[in-house]
Amino acid sequence: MLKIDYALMFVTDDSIKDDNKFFIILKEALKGGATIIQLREKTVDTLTFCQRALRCKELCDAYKVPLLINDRLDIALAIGADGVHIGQSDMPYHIARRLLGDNKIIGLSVSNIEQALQLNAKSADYIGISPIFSTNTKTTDLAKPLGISGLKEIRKLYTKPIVCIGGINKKNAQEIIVNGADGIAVISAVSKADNPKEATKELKRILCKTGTN
Ligand code: TZP
Ligand code: MG
Repeated sequence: MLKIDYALMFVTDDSIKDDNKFFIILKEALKGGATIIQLREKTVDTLTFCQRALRCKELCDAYKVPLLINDRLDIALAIGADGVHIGQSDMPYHIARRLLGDNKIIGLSVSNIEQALQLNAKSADYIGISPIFSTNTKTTDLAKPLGISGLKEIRKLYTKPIVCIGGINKKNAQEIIVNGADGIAVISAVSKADNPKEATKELKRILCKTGTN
């Protein structure tokens, strides 16, 4: 199994339809020190997803940063991604594992303690707490934020990596790490920043200061 640094996951912004802009931001995030990338596309057709995924893979390989694909195992397999990030209504974990094999990463989103206690969460390589805080970036299927108290509860259950997502920025990143997460996953804090590279660097500085690295 690949050794993964979960400190700073940049999740791509599927509201950016323009490929030029999309890949400029991804490159800036990589230059700024993102430690893992998750390609997340919710509305595009399979061809477009596949084309973006191939370009993402090339770019991530150049920076030696692992690439995960959100939801779509077929795309992950097709482009040789490092793994997938699945939610509660995606492919069941055990089937995803059978299809991907033991050497790929499978992350699972949990939105409450019940989900965190299930076998899927016990089996996943890392747990995504989704959402930790409220956010305007994801508008559908967004559960009530688990907050820091939820993170602490889930931390008590597992020693495996926990990555939080939702409403994370330079003001609240430290609190998440101090309270037991191994990393943060962000969309808008990087994709909507005036300078995505600097924004990534700044988040990285906060994380390093707090001690994930
Ligand atoms: N899953 C839970 S919250 C969220 C996703 C994909 C959106 C995170 O976006 P942002 O802009 O970092 O709040
Ligand atoms: Mg999903």
